[in-house]
Amino acid sequence: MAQEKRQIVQYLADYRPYPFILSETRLDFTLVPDATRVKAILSFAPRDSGQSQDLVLDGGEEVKLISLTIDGHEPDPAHVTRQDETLTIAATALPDAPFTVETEVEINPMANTTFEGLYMSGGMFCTQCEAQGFRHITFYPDRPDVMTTFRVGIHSDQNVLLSNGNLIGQKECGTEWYDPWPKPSYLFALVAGNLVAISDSFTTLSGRKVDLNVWVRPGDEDRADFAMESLIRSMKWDEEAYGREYDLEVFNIVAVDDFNMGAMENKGLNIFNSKLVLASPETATDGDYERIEGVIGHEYFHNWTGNRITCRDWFQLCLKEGLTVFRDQQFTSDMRSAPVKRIMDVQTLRARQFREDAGPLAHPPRPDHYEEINNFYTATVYEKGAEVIGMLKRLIGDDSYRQALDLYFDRHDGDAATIEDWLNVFQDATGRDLTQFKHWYTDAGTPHLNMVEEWSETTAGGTLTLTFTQNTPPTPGQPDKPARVIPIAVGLIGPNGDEVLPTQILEMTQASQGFSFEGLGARPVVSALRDFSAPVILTRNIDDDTRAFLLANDPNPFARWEAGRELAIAALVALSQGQPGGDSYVKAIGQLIADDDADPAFRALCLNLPGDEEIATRLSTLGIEPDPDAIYQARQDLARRIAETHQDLLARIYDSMQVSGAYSPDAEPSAKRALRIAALSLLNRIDGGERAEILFGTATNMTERMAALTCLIRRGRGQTALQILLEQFGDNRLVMDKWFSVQPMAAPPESAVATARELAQRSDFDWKNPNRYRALIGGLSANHAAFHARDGSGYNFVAEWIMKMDPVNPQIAARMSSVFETWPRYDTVRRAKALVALEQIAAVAGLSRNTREMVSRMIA
Ligand code: 0A1
Ligand code: ZN
Repeated sequence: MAQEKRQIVQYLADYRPYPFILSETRLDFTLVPDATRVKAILSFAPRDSGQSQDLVLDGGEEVKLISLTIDGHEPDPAHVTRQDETLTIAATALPDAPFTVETEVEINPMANTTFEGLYMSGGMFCTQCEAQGFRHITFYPDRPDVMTTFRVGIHSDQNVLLSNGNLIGQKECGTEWYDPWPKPSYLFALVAGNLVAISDSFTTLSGRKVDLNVWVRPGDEDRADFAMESLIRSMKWDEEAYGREYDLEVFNIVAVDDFNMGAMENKGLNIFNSKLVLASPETATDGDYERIEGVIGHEYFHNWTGNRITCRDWFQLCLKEGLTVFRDQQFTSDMRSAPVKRIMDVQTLRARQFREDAGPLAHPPRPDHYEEINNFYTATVYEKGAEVIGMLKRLIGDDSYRQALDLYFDRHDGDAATIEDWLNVFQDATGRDLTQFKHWYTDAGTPHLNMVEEWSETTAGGTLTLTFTQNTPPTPGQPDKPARVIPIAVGLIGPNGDEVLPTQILEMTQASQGFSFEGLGARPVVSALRDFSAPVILTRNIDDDTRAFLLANDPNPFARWEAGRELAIAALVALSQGQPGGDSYVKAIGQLIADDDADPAFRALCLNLPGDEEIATRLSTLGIEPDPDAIYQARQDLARRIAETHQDLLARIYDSMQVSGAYSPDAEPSAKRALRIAALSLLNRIDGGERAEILFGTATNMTERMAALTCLIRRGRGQTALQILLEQFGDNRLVMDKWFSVQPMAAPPESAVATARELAQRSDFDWKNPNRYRALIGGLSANHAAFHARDGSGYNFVAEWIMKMDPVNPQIAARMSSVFETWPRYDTVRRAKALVALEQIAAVAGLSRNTREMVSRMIA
């Protein structure tokens, strides 16, 4: 058993360069749904002369080898071995000089339900090669440090045939593409389908004209404009903010319905989940629009951070993902409201990454081992990877950051780089030693940071000393954690509400460290961890009055919001344990929402109560076993109290935040709608659902209609609205995904599982489609009290569907399994039920490597 395990775990420490240089890849595709032929001509040279190494090519077991030649000759079959997922040509059969390997293989895209490699979606051919999908297309050194140019021929009767790079030849039933930029196989893409384009162009900084196309299915053209506008904004932004220009004659985006993730940055040919391309006011919410803009930006920004500079190996995934998330967050901040974006990013980080870091799936942003790399496209690699860059930037300042990035692009263009390369660039650009900082990349876990204040007065004035203590709890395989470098942004506010010390960055490097501020008048209130300057859990001894003071006076919008959030969480923690709480929050929130000068988006953020999951996380951080039913009840009670206390104020907001005129997804009208919806969801608890019903019937945009529908379902009167939506949008996949997810998500906990089971029986529950599957199964899992139902019914339902999906699409099954990652924090009854469900999954014969790794980490 131990031996078997040793073979499947991959270690960073085992990295060795590929022994051959690949100078060119030529591919020729003849596309037939159940029998596609792929010819490959690979030009290799030994890395070192005189070496005697076997040539190992990756290739899935289902790839049928039709022919193989080396420099035009068939090798002796004794020198060729196929084993597991490789094809090995013995060193003796290879010349000690450049040589060409030519293969022809046959694959069956129609039978490919994994959506990895070449597959079919709605009649079109498309590919997904990250991380290791290319080996399901042909035999190849499928690793990111093998980079070469690609020349690709496509033969098919589909009317649009696309690949990476520039179009160099076109005839009936065929196109030829050449990508001059050397790239690894994971960035290869091919699309063939009956598609139509929205087209535009962009002229780069240096005056080159680039053709832009967003390809969609006929009939979807009128929902692709926003994606195109977002692409143009992204291209311009990357020139202005990072000096990065696009480098091909054409940039294509294709929308596909069956896609495992959000989107993919293939060179010059980005492939997107259609939900991140298609939008119209009637079908997409403000949130959808914002995500589309962000993800279009993300994939476009990968052209430099990911494609021109890629990763040496998959352990370095956060090199491209952390940086590209950081860049897309900056882009959204610049396009919309920076403080609102920061608050939303922190909410996501806490909900997804802190949760991951606190459980059995915790891993560092740069892991040093894995079994299945697809299990490491995580919040830690992406979102924490971005936070780490934010800290670097905070520590060195904006100008040095820009200099370091210029050096990075200069030094590593064309490279497959590592985190060490990245940190060296910062060391060289700033002269700063980043040895200790590197722990952020190599160590898992969220540091707990405690702040103690000490005030003393002399005739010369007052001195405030802040003593910080850091401690990172153990994570799997990492019991002891050394101290990290933590940038702590602090400001001081006088008793009259004026700021007496603007934001300063305190640089903490020790386990415990004090910082003093001298010559102060009266004792100030400390505004700590402004802008969430480091991804840590801050604790301090603070009362509700001080929190309310910060909520009213802190000039830093993040810290203001955080003060309100802390008031709300403290109330909910108390209420969920049967203690009194919430008076300060209810009062403070009344003052805040009455302030018509405050940004509506900010007011909306403050009005939205923390979710059940966040409350559960807080309780468990405090060492208390969360009770999902009590948490649900506490949240209901507090919301109702706010609604009753501020009924008139909320009604006024609801009426005054109505946006008239044509729909626009821009920040300002979206903010008004967000506030209006926040008010509605509170009023809905006391108005019998009347407002929601009217709004559902009159709203012309999906943002308000979905909000109204959610309210109606919460009140148990969603049936008519659901029926109307079904009649109106039954043939619109993206709207129907919302329809499937909102029902289990908003249903009262006691009926949610039954609702989900009923929906799963429907013929339009096309569960092999990842979006549809996630809508329903993910929707139920997001209903905290329902998923964690004491009788285990939520766990059982989700486990059944993980087992059903696993043989069809292991990536999707494995991702879904992470909804169980918090199981160890609940009570013994729930723990036992969750464990039974997980063990049942683990016992499935032939369980995929993906799901097996996830489940075994969770029950280890
Ligand atoms: N690199 C993409 C994410 C991605 C990863 C894997 C995929 O298929 C298994 C697809 C997309 C991004 O960061 O957007
Ligand atoms: Zn990415």
